[in-house]
Amino acid sequence: MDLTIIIPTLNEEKNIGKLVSCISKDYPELQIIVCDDGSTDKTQEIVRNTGVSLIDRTNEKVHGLTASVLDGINNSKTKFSIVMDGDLQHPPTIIEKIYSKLIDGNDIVVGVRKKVMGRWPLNRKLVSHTATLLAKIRLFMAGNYVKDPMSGFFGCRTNLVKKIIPKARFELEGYKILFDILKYCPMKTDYVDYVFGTRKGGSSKLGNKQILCFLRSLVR
Ligand SMILES: Nc1nc2c(ncn2[C@@H]2O[C@H](COP(=O)(O)OP(=O)(O)OP(=O)(O)O)[C@@H](O)[C@H]2O)c(=O)[nH]1
Ligand SMILES: [Mg+2]
Repeated sequence: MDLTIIIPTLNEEKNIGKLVSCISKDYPELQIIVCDDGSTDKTQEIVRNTGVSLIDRTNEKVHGLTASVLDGINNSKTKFSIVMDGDLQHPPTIIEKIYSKLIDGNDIVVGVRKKVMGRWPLNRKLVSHTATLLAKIRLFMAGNYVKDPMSGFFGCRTNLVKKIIPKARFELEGYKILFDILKYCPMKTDYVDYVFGTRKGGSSKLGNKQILCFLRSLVR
């Protein structure tokens, strides 16, 4: 596989070891880059012990999921890259399906959340649905209809994203890197459905800052 998996992490000691070993077992031929933003738990130690690449961003000026993923993509040496969360909410079984659609000639392959497991509180549901709707309208106005543009699970042609990094407007501290990429210009896009699992351990880092970043990215 000409593929790198990019995993942003912040305090994922309960999940990252399991995720990396699961991916390595199922797909021994691909690369994995974990982009860690200065975890204070054992995340970095666990990643080092697995032997996969670790980008230690502890001393970077700007921290954030988007900034971390961009670092990962910049360091990816394979033709394709797939971005996924480090908390086991994104099933590794879908990697193969995303990869095969990338090989078919798509620029972007979006993992579409067909079902969300677990019970989300009403306010989270409301924020998520409203944000997705606003993102779709924003992209549609730019001539680009995309299903689930807020997904954190997607594949891309590495060079295409590398090329737009200096030009596109990324909210570096935000969560919605896919939306920032899609805003740049319409791209050949395909989809793979998946079930968004429950976080297996640790806690969510989603907060008001990320919501603010998203609102800003809507108008940029
Ligand atoms: N490098 C880096 N990774 C981050 C940052 N914030 C979150 N992450 C990672 O990005 C992924 C997604 O973050 P989550 O907190 O799980 O966000 P979420 O999936 O929307 O929220 P939950 O459903 O509650 O888990 C996880 O692997 C996090 O560890 C950050 O600032 N920097
Ligand atoms: Mg999560």
